[in-house]
Amino acid sequence: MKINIPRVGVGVIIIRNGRILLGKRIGSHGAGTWALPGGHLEYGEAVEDCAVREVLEETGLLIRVTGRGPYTSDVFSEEQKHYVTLFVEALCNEGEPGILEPDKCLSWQWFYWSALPEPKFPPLASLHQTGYVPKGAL
Ligand code: 8DG
Ligand code: MG
Repeated sequence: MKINIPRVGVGVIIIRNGRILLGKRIGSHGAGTWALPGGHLEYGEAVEDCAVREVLEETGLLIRVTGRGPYTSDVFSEEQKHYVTLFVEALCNEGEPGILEPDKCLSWQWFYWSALPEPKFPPLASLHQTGYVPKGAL
């Protein structure tokens, strides 16, 4: 049996006017679920740099990182993937998110933390279940 080593993901909580940005995933594990922008931490990369890079690649938005959130550990047993997701908090007051990776994301939308959509990508669901509320989120 093939064993997959756990990988490090970075999930970026971008706050604007009290809401956070989520994208609907397509084409990969968690297809059809709503996820924070983010991605794999690359070799030698700082977590905050990964957050800035992934958001820019996926949306074209330039964020300002404001802090670190919790982490979650999620096993996708069907796909035999295991991610530890490090959450980063950020602000971005300008520009509309673009769909720069149309094979990975169907649409971007802003949501209140108190009214997140379903289904959630497992790392986001785990984070939400901890009771954590990002700074500035409504
Ligand atoms: P690959 O699947 O082709 O190897 O990677 P990629 O094409 O570079 O994917 P990516 O968009 O850079 O990274 C997405 C991966 O990051 C995803 O497979 C799981 C991981 N990830 C987490 N948590 C989160 C999260 O909250 N949001 C996003 N977008 N990705 C996350 O572990
Ligand atoms: Mg990537």
